[in-house]
Amino acid sequence: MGNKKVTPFPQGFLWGGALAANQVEGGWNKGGKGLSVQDVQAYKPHVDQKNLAAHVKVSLPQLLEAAKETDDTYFPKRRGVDFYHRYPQDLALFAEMGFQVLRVSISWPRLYPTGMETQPNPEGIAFYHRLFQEMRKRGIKPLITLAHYEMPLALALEWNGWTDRRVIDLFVRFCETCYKEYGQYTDLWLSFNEIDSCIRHPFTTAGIIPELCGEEGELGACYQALHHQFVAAAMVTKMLREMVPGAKMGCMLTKLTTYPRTCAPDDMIATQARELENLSYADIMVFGEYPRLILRRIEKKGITIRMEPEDEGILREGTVDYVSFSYYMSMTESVDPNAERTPGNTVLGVKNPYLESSEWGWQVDPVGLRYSLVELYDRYKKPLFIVENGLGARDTLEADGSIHDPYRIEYFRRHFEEMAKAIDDGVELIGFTSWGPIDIISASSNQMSKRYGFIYVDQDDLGKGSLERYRKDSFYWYKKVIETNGADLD
Ligand code: BGP
Repeated sequence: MGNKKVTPFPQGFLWGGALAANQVEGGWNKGGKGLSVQDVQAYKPHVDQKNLAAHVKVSLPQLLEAAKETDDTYFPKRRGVDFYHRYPQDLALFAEMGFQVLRVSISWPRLYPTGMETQPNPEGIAFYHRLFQEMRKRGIKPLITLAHYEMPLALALEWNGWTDRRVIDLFVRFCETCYKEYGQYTDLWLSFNEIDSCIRHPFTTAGIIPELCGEEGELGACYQALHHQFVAAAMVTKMLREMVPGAKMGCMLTKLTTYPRTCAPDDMIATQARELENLSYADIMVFGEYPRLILRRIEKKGITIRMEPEDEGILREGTVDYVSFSYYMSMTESVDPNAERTPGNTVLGVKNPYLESSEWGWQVDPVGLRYSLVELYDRYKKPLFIVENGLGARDTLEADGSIHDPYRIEYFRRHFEEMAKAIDDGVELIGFTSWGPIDIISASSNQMSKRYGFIYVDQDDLGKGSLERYRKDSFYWYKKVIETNGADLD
């Protein structure tokens, strides 16, 4: 046998990367596309990561003003990294790394510019056919996300987004078109990206605008919008099985793994509440019903969700086939009001003294990924798919065109080692797509400078640069990992 390394990853394990249309495509007004809620997300040079609520806040006048703006300088998601035109070159680079799968989202307003049309936009339909055919040519399977924070802006401005039950039928129409057109390219689908994120950023996740919320207030509007998304997700899950035989639908959770800051029982109770809240969003989509504890917690907040009699049956008949999630970091929870807090993925957690932080304050915790995989598999007993994981960092393009990112290689090496342990623990893990395999616009900060890619893109936060692509050192490392199916992590 010599020193041939034996891989712990199963045969057929899917290695690749994950993107979102609104962060990578650009072409915000090309091919008949309508405005999405992301096209009015302004870049702010100084983001206070500890005051996220202020950062994600929107106001109707500001949105109407932004919608009239035709320039993209301060609207980075209007330009992404021009994947809309450069996808053949980028797919060639992904294929060079050996990608078996690429997660992408379909931009709803590219197919239905305001979301209210009864017929789809032919140019939008054609774009994704070209993209998926190019992927097929490269032997890369699409993993399609139907809703990745990019709903038509018109639905937000006119109906206050997902708070309006009529959006369910419009979303079902959009998904029916996607299945009819693109069901031929893949059997892997996801409905809502991080469906739990509605509470953390109501506008980008659900098109909720404070001035349009009624007496139920913004939090009540969030829970009503969430209910409509759960119903819509269940409906399009059932429809997928009918329209694309053999296709698999997953749910997608922001896995915000939280440990108690101390073994004090009160810290445990506070942690348990945070963990159950986070898991409840996947519970509803896996088990097909609201957990009683969650209903009680919503009731204690004084919130009443308007549900129709048919909703219970819809949820029960639309449960998912697999569980996918994003994992970047972990945090702790404490009842100590003076406990130091640090930012995470659009959350604020109590700092863990045993962990290092990224430049954006996210606490890097590879062992937490093993913990999360075991926790999720034990709870759901469904195949798991890690659809986002990665390190946002400031990379440097050297004069010779190289980029040295040993910190990113180290981040992934440690996370892959823990994934291997989880598989050895008995977890059924079917795939891994790194977040942002090419540098793209950050979701929470709209920065280009928060780079995740194995491929560097020459563009700065205000859109200046050649948009040329450069292979980072991690590009060659990930290529070798995929070639050896995870056996060689050196
Ligand atoms: C997740 C989103 C992704 C991605 C990721 C990284 O919540 O699903 O869209 O952006 O976060 O976050 P950021 O881009 O803010 O660093």
